[in-house]
Amino acid sequence: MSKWRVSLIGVPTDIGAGHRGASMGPEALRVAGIGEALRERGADVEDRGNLAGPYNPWLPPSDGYRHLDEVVAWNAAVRDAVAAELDAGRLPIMLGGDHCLAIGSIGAVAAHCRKTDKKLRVLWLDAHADFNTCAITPSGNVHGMPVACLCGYGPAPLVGMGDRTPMLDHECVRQIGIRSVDEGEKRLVHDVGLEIYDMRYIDEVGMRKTMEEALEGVDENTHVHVSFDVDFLDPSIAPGVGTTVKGGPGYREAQLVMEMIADTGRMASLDIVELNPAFDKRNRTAKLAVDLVESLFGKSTLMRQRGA
Ligand code: 4U7
Ligand code: MN
Ligand code: MN
Ligand code: MN
Repeated sequence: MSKWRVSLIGVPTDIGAGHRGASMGPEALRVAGIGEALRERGADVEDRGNLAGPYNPWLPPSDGYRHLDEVVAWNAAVRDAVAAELDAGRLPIMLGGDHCLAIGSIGAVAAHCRKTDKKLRVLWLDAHADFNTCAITPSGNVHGMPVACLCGYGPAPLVGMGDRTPMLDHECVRQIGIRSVDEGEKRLVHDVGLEIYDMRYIDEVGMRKTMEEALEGVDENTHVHVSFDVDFLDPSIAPGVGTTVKGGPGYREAQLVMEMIADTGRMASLDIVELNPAFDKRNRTAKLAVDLVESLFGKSTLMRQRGA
């Protein structure tokens, strides 16, 4: 039997985003060869096709949220699809789609962990903390709010999507690569005590030490969920996103992140989000995302045996 039984789930939506186009992400990832790359790694891969949900009406925010009803509908579909794959013992990979989909995917993952008595570690790779609420958001875009919603801060129809509220204990989360946090959001993440390895920290201590800390405590009973917002990467290597922020991890640093996660052998679900082909150049950001996912699944250039 293969080491990994993977299910690809396309989530073709930009319902939570500030730019149109992340809805084209799933197909761009397929065109970049994500299925073939995973099979090459030895995974048994099922592509479930795309989930369906409401069309993007492209309206301004109302009561602090843009497209709240549509965001709920998409996330209900994501939650149910992820729950079904986890119940079947498979490793779901969300092909996003904007980052609001993490409410449904991580909501389902957290419920599955409670049901199966697993510890959960969420690795949130992003330029942004995604911890806004309607009171503090500068945009009303729900892709800037998923971590807050998961931790219980947000509108009732979103915070109540899981098996309990909050769906996620903030202690499970490690954010890596953060370099753009809004003023009110900064206060809230401090009050909550979210563990954030921002770029300043990574510059000072290095990516290796950062990842050792972020992975500390992961053991054989831990489900590691990776939520990979492609804008985590430096825009010089990953232009194909709606919200670029300069000063992100470069190619080798990003590879090290993925390799160290792979070394744990505990990754059991993954979101790939915010890829926006409308901003990309010849699909290079999608290809880079696939390259990094190969590393998440154990592809490595490591030649030297490391001493114990
Ligand atoms: B992403 C922002 F104001 N913080 O809330 C907001 F800067 O999923 C951006 O990380 C959110 O890409 C980015 O709109 C959301 C903004
Ligand atoms: Mn399981
Ligand atoms: Mn994000
Ligand atoms: Mn982001």
